[in-house]
Amino acid sequence: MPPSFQYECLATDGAARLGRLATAHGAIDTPAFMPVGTAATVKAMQPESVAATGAQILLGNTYHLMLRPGAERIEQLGGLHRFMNWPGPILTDSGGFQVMSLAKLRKLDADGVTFQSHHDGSSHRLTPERSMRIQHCLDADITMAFDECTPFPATPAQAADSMRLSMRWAARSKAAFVPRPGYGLFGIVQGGIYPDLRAESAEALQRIGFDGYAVGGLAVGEGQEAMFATLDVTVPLLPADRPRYLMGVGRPSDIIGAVCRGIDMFDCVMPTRSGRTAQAFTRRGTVNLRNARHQDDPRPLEEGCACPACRQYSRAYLHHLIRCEEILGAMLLTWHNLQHYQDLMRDLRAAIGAGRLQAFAAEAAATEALGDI
Ligand code: PRF
Ligand code: ZN
Repeated sequence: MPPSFQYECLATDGAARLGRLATAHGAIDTPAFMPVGTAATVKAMQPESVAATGAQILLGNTYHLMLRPGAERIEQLGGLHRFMNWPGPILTDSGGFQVMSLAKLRKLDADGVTFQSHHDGSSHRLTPERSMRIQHCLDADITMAFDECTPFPATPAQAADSMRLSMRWAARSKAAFVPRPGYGLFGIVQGGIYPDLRAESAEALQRIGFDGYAVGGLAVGEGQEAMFATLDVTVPLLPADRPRYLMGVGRPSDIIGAVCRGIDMFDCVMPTRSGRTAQAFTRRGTVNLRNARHQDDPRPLEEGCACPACRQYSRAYLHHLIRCEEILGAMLLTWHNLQHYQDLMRDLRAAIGAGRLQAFAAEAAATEALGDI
């Protein structure tokens, strides 16, 4: 008997929660960061290395996988876990957000969205029903409702129309989702930066009923202050007995601020993408290893970090790999950045458990402000 999909809150510290989410492919300690595995791979990392950083769940993408290699093909090959050799939990995004940011000739209507592949221009269509079917083929432990991420800026009328479309799609997503023990469906709150629209959306989703609630439509250019203000009015409206996921966020300071406001789950390309462009996250802020100041530096990237980039190599060597565009440079920096993010999540969970989250957040901000030495 597989475990039922279940969220348990173990401790709180202000609005922040320490919790555990049980899924068909294992449990996740929250607050959690999900590395992005868009094309059935966390770029430049083997799955066992991703697991070694402490990651317990990955994010996969409906949009990319439906185009290449195809959802039905992955289903035939035993599902996404087996296909990519990641035995742990997987959450898949529903596709609409990626269509709007990547596809060509997008045409949105009340029923769904038609678009052309960014690879070969071939024509495709996504609807709530098709997105649910694809995520089922992929065998996602957590399926995301099909939504439209409202662009920023948007007028109140534009944000309302967009949010209400997403709420109609959320109802259709729920109706098309095939429930199974250990598998969950999350709704996505939209409404731009407008508190009344966020409230309407949170209420509409709860009337439909979901296993978890995501906050979408943020980190799209509104800035950290507006994002936090939107979380301040949205998160208190979400049910306390379900997990909460802030989509596509973010920098470490965004994550810390959102955890303080009651968010449990995050995903972002930042640690992996930055790793491939020579930017490393450290406790003292970001470091660009392409910079010539590292070329004679025998010290590790970050003292005390458990990742192989820091344990086995110097800043000078990492700088050399990057200057030569060697693949190993991208691999090592990606590993380090994912380790940094997972260490941050572990520290946040420990701080919530000990009731010292405010002190932790203040110290993290002060340490980052010191800068790299
Ligand atoms: N909706 C979906 N995926 C997303 C977003 C959203 O609003 C965002 C917004 N930051 C990132 N990924 N489905
Ligand atoms: Zn490291």
